[in-house]
Amino acid sequence: ESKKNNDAAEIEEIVGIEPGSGTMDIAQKTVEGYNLDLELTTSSEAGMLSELKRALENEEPIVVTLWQPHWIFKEHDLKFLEDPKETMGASENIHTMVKQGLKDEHPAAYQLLDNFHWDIADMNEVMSKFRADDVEPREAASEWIENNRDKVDAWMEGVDSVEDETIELAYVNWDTETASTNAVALVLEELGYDVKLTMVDMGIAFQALSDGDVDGMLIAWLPVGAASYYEEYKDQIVDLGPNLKGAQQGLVVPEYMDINSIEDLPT
Ligand code: PBE
Repeated sequence: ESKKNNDAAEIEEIVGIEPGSGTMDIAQKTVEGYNLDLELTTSSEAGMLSELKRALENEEPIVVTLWQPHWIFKEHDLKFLEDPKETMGASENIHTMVKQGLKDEHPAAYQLLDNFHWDIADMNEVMSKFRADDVEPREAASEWIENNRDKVDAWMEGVDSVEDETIELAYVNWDTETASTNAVALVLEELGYDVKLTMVDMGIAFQALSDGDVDGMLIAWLPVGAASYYEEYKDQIVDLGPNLKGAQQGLVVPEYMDINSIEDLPT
């Protein structure tokens, strides 16, 4: 049988995502930690996915940085490479963080953000809807809210409504964070807030939150993914803890490749 389809020796690069992302930080540490003879290339989530899809169509070998939850796993047969050194992290939680003083300034928003949590299936449902069904993220989040009124009511329980108050959330243009940020924005609107969503790079989001220029964000994967930023900024921001548990980042390959571990990549 031809080795064309699965030969890890043909791999020359790891297709990464946005520079400055937590993912690129830990992927670089992975290249160093396993002594990989591979170039880690920068791209974007969308760019990485289109390279992945092209490789899948041609049944070519490819290694990308990817994570769960992600809708792409429903559409294609992919596998995480084992990571015995856990440089890509093991089980990750996505944390909600707010600016210092939010509790006094906007107590209802603080309470709602503190209460917000959902699980992988919920996030996948919203992401799949706006990717696979090609609707706006806000519309996808709104449909999820309609279908999950009990969960949303639990987040809102005991939280007061407001008038004429604005909340600004920072997020990064990743499908996971677009899903959660749109869902929370809609619920804050139900409470009466004007909600402003600001799309920025991850480093800018941490900076803006620590400067108090935005009120909150739902983007930090911990304990590993966003650890560098978290260590830098943790004394100037308030960590409200996980809004989603059991996420995972890693190096991902098509199922047809005959390797199973990061240790099988060229060194
Ligand atoms: N991600 C998607 C982001 C968070 C969500 C895993 C690429 C990161 O931490 O870099």
